[in-house]
Amino acid sequence: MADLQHPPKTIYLKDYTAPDYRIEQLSLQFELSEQETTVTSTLTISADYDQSGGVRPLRLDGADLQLISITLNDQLLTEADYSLEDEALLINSPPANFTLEVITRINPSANTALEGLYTSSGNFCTQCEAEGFRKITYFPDRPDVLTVYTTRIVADKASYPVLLSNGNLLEQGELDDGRHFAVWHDPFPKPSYLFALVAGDLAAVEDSFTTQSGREVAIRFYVQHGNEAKCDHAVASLKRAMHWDEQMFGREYDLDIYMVVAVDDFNMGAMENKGLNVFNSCFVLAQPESATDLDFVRVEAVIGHEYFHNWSGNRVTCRDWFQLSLKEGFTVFRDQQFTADMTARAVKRIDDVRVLRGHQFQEDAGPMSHPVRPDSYVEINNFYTLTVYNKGAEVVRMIHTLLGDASFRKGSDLYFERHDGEAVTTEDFIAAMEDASGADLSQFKRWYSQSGTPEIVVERSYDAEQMHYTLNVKQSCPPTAGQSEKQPFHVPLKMALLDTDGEPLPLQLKGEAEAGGIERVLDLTESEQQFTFINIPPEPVPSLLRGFSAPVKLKLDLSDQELAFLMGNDGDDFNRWDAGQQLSVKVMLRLLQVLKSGLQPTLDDALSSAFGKTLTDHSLDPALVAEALTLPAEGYVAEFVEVVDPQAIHVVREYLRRSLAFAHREALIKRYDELTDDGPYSTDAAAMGRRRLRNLCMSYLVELGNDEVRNMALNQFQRDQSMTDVMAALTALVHSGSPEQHSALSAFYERWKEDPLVLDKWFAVQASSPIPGVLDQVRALTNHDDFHLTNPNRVRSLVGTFCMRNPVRFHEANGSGYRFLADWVIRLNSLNPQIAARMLSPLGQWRRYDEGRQEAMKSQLARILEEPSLSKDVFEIASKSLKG
Ligand code: B3K
Ligand code: ZN
Repeated sequence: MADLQHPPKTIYLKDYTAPDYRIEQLSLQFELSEQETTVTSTLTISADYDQSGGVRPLRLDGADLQLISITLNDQLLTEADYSLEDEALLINSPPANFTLEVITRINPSANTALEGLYTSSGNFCTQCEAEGFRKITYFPDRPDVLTVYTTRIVADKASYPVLLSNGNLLEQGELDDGRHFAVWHDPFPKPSYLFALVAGDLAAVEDSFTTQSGREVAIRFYVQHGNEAKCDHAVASLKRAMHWDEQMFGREYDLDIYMVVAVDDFNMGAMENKGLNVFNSCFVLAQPESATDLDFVRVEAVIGHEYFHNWSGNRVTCRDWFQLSLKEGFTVFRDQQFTADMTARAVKRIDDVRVLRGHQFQEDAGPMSHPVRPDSYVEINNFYTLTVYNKGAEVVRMIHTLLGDASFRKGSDLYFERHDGEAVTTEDFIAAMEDASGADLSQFKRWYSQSGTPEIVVERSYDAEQMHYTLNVKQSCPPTAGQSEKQPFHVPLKMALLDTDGEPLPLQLKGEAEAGGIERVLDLTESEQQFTFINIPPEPVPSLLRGFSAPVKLKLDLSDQELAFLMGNDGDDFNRWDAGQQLSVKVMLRLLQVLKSGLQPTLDDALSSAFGKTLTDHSLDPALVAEALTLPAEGYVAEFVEVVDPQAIHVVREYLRRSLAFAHREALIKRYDELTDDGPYSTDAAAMGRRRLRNLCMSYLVELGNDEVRNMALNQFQRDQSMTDVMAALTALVHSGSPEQHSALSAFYERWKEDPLVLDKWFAVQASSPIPGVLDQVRALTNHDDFHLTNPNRVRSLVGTFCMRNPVRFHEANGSGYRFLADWVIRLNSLNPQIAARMLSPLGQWRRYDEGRQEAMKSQLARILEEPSLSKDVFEIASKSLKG
């Protein structure tokens, strides 16, 4: 527990030292009981340091454990032989080779932090990453200590018929008193964070997969009884992921069985424990009537992500937690590629960039800003961030762009081959990429060590006489928390130059003998560079940062006409979409000025006509049309203003949506009707794209606020065709404040009150409503019988949604939203520190707002910091946030 007078220790990357002892083998025995589980751990240990300088103590991590006994080589140790610290057990002077048996007791039913061994809906399960294993038994709980696990589980057979752990099942049988046991053995050495145990009364859904080398792998999904039918999509996704990883990365699965367990109480999405993934049930269970298309896509992505970790994370793991992005950035890149191949590449890219620009950029400019490979942390759980995951994936994507597909694959093969069974660093990853390709990534490595979002300012000039076209490119990176000076990054800038017909021109840089292609990647490596292209007749329109080839802010002063031209002509789908976003942002910024000066706003012609053209263009993929017609999020627009006024941004965005809806009313209705799907229900990418566009049309139409469109939404709600359509209609009714919302919300509740995942949607749709006064409703919902504060999904769906996905109401000028958030952080701090800390991030953005809001946000941060027993998690974020 921490406070400002006794701050917790900061851990630094520079202090890393290799472990002193090797654990040759670990044998665990669990005697499970809800309140008193006994864990017997037998470790075979050998010293791994130069002993000429004297004997070093063996340090085992442990937290919240009741120590029963310690035996060294069959000798019971006394208090003189060991020391107990707050979170460690030290064996004072052990021999070079020995066996240690440690018996501890824990109380899984009291574990509301959901880290270590805990109970969820009557079942036992574990979450060990990052440092949860130390809450199970004393052990060197660090990722560079790998060992072979044998796990024996003993439990009451009637209550816990299913007993699971990592690896292969060795043995199982009956014991006295109605108990039974199972013994699991995992032949692959692994760090403790990948350990898992599950016990409970669960139904198994079985399938199998034959690997490329012809081995049969049993697939088993464990879910609550009654949910078996909801696993089809997840099982099929897993098989697609297994096949894809063989094809694209040459990675084959290694054990005889792959198990996935769905649990209701889980702090994050899922966990890649070796051979025994534990999943938040929201990323396993999916059926069209109860899950939206987005849920389907996410299930496939998360199933893929955890599966891909079997190589990028498990077979090759991290040396220390500073290297987290080694496995997470790479694995996110892999899952993004997988989703792109399974759905639509451009749509996937756009969605990923939205997350990056809408959230990661803020993180990188805020008080928690850290490099992809952080230098220090207080609580590692606070570093499972968008920077480590999503920016980390962008870093891997840039390597892919720089090396090209074939060399990247060679690099990845070399990395897996060279480091199989090892715990390594991001440097090792880069070295493998360099060695396999011959590329020099020495400057590129700065992406791992420097925080902040680089800004690229491009000025162009055209010399008509000589037909020279010059791009003058400057790069800089603003100072960030803890880093004031930055060296230039190596930025791959993918680009093309378009002629008046939108055709890309052959590109020949001054000094080159001949033109080389119509698209190329410019290597930006200095703070200022010039690129002069020759033989460019007449002045082209530049298409820069194609596919968002680097996680940077590009500043290029394109006119409205040029943006409109790119929207209609750029051959790069991403840039075509982005031109529309840029034009929308420009229009919204102008509207903000208009609003400020009290003038009457008008709808921008260029934007409106581009909207109309895109809406009626049947040659385009409907999913891409939906992306193009979605205005930039309020949070993204906020990036472009000095002082954020969330109410003004909301008003402007709403004004624009309503005006576009009025201007294109007929076309929106027509497109809505045309896109009505009467055929058999499908969740393939094309059908999803059609529903996405149809529902977007509806969301515009309800802006008109008349009976006709409200009936349209109500009809769609009542037709009850799929959760996608029902939720879109319900959202439209609730968010437009329509009178029908109340009966719709009750009907929905009655229909779905037994399904926790659907009920989460019911809470979330209310919490995200922009209607004034919604906070009172949210407060009332916190007293609802179905609001359980020990269930992270429920807390996220209500409290999290209000604070993170409802900017206009959360940032109410009277500070009510901030107070509400702080109340909940304080409440959750002792129950579940990880969840409490995660919710804090909006308060850390206080610098972006006016003085009144700044004070209101800071006073809530100060109030949190006054709490007597703050968790490390909350302390770190609150104290860094207050400092700004
Ligand atoms: N590796 C886990 C995340 C663990 C989070 C610990 N606080 C899931 C994933 O990224 O696949
Ligand atoms: Zn991961």
